[in-house]
Amino acid sequence: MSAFPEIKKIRFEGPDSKNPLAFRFYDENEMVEGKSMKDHLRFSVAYWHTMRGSGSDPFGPGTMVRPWDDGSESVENACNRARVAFEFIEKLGAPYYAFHDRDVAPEGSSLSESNKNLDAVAKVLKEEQERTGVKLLWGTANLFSNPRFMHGASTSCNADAFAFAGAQVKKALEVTKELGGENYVFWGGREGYQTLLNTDLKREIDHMGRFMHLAVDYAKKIGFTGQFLIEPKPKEPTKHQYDSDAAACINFLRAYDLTDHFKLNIETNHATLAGHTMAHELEYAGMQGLLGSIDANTGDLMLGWDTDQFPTNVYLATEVMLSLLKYGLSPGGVNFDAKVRRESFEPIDLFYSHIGGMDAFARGLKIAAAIRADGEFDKFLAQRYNSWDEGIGAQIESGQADLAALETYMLEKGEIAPNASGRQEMLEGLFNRYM
Ligand code: XUL
Ligand code: CO
Repeated sequence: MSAFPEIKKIRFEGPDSKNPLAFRFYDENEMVEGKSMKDHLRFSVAYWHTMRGSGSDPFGPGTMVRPWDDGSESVENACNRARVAFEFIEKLGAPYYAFHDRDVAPEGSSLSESNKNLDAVAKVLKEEQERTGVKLLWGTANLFSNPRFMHGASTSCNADAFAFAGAQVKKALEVTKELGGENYVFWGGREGYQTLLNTDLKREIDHMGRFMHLAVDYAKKIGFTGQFLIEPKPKEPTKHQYDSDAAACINFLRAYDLTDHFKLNIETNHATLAGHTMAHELEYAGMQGLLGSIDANTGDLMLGWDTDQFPTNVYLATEVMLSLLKYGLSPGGVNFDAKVRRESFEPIDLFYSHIGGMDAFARGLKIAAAIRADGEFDKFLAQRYNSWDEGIGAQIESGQADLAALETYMLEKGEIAPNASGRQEMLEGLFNRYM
């Protein structure tokens, strides 16, 4: 039985279409920079929001109307929900999805029962993947919801919590491999702390490093060749998250010798909570060769928490796509870690929201490609830094100039001449010309 009987496959109808159930910019076959939009964007639906989001908030219960869901924690309901998920993803035309173990299957009363539940649902997921051709962008384990993780998972003061988390990751890796997952994500969840009065910071971060190595070793053992990703996020849920932003994550990966195995999954709303722009986080990870994938959403700058809204701002999407074109994305993707507002409670809102996000990114992709084709910003940058291309600049960059050489140079030169203006306003105007 269909969960969305009134919805047909969403089609590209072009910019003039007034149909809110059609794409105006996302034409999966359109070629941009020699590659189809589908292959550039690698859109993914987040199971936890789209299939499990209830619309509850700290002030009230869920609001979502989901006629296919009987509200129970039964495996049967979970399997049925999985089939609905694939009807949705297929009609939407997204090539990927992503999940946590506990989104897709109910947690049982023991680890072995939970594993059994997960196997039962994974069987349906596999059937549905084969039926539709939809693929798994990434899997992950929920190591933060259950009260056993109140102090964290790998960074818990309780070694048993570490052990439980490890067992859960083992199983999640097996299932991700079985489903052909192209990546595996670690988001810190409760890996952090509220006060140093009760926290051995060094020991906790050492344990997190150990945990990641155990995952890398097990992946090797079972032949899982997907890319490992770590997802930076500050503040929520603990005051000090160990993986607070791209720089903190990269420092962690370097300190524990993990950069050969991990890249970053950068999320827009997490970037802004950290006091950065998404563009900064992408550039920071990208310039170090560690940009892996993105969780596409947006926050509300008036609010200080992770609102996980659908990204519809074309300016933002253009900035993101500039980085993704520059550094590449595969085997990562654009995963909509985003939820419909509590007030958008009808099933059809799931379509409107994803279509809006996909169209914004498709438009961002085309604008970014146009910016790159013209090369005006590149020309400006090259010129702004041209003092490094020859003379003393080139000597410094190549390591030929020591401090004594710099002194000799400056004693002779006397003072530096003011260099070119930063031209921020001109450049912002130039950017707007492409919008
Ligand atoms: C939490 C968040 C997670 C991760 C996966 O803010 O973004 O959903 O993406 O655990
Ligand atoms: Co996320």
